[in-house]
Amino acid sequence: MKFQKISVLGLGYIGLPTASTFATHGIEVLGVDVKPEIIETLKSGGLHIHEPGLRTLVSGAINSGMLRVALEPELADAFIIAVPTPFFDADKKADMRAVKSAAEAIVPFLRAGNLVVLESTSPPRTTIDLVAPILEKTGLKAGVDFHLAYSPERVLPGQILRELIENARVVGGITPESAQAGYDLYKTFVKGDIIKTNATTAEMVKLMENTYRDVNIAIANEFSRLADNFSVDVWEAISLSNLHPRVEILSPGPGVGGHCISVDPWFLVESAPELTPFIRQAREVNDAQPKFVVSLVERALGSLKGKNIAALGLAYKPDVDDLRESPAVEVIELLQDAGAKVKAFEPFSPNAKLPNIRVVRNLEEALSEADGVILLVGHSEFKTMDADLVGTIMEGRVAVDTVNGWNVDAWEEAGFELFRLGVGGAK
Ligand code: SAJ
Repeated sequence: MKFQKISVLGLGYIGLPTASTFATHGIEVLGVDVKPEIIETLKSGGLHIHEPGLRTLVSGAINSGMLRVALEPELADAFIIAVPTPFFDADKKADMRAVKSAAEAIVPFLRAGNLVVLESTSPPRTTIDLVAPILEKTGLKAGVDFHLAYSPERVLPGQILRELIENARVVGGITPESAQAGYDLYKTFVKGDIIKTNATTAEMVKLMENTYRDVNIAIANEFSRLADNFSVDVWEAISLSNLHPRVEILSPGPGVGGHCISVDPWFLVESAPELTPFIRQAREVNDAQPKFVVSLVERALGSLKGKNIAALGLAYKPDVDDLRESPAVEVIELLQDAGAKVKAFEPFSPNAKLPNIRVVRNLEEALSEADGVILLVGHSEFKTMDADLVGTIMEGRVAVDTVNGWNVDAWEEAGFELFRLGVGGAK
């Protein structure tokens, strides 16, 4: 199938890079978002998200006339849905409202012969059970009159533009012809393999990948608690275990965040609770890790009532500015619940506004008057901090490292008592 014009619905971390990449590869693209402020920002040459290289890519695509943005779709050869699928915190069920409205927005513009691709991470069977019936309100039959496919994105924040092109891509069609149409579309720019399968398999693949990662981090986090209990250095034990040629234990930390790994496993639990006790348990282990970190801080500082703590890092992982579902934020809130006064510093987002957290603009401000300092994210600039300098700014000499980012000797030589996650009494 040949594509001259496509429409991408949802201009977030995935939709915008995808729309711009198609546009710079010779396809006319209409980018659609329901938020007027996003459309205005893009039209005036701005950008509402941070991703290396994205500004240049988007402005190039817009200036060439190949990428336009609007609040509503238009007629096109293909429609890609790349809207968020968060989950409702209360019952951990997927919030599919954005997918539903995007599919509904396509209905007036869907014509025979078109292709629709869902990219949003979704529970198994969403393409068939949720999206197809909405699109069939046109009177056209999915898989007969138009093509319908699911294709997950698998890009790493911070590397999106490169990975979008280079990663292998799975395209699941509701019919083999739909899979082929999806293949033809992504072939426009994807250099990695494009593998055709059916829609529900493609949905499962994405959820299985992220669930695999979540349960592997959960076991690392559980090892950190065991090591703490037995006064073993978990970091040393993991690196020794990983000498085994078929073992690759991931790293423990303050918990699992981001909008994917901490969310997607719930989509499987929701769709078959009786079949997923293990996946649920892993989620619960990771969700409880911030509490474990707080117990470590209590061991380090004693009662937290009235203690001043400098919290380093708010992002969900190293060297990104993304605070979504961040365990660092949760640790800080729990420290405050226990009576601590926390000043937080996030170098990648120094002006972040969080309802319950005092975010300061620089490291010195966070450290001044602090009784203790806690490292919550392994940002490169935190790992290379000069412990002697930190000691001259802080009030106390207690440091807590939740990511194995600091050198024990350097901090102890600077007069600090360093408490590390997953180490207990071990030195
Ligand atoms: N984490 C640990 N220990 C580890 C690895 C990660 O505690 O050993 C934590 C991180 O600090 C973070 C969370 O887990 O809080 C998730 O980090 P991540 O790097 O595993 O995942 P994301 O959410 O940044 O991006 C992932 C990517 N998956 C990877 O396997 C690296 C990407 O390929 C997916 O497309 C993306 O999720 C997604 O959209 O699902």
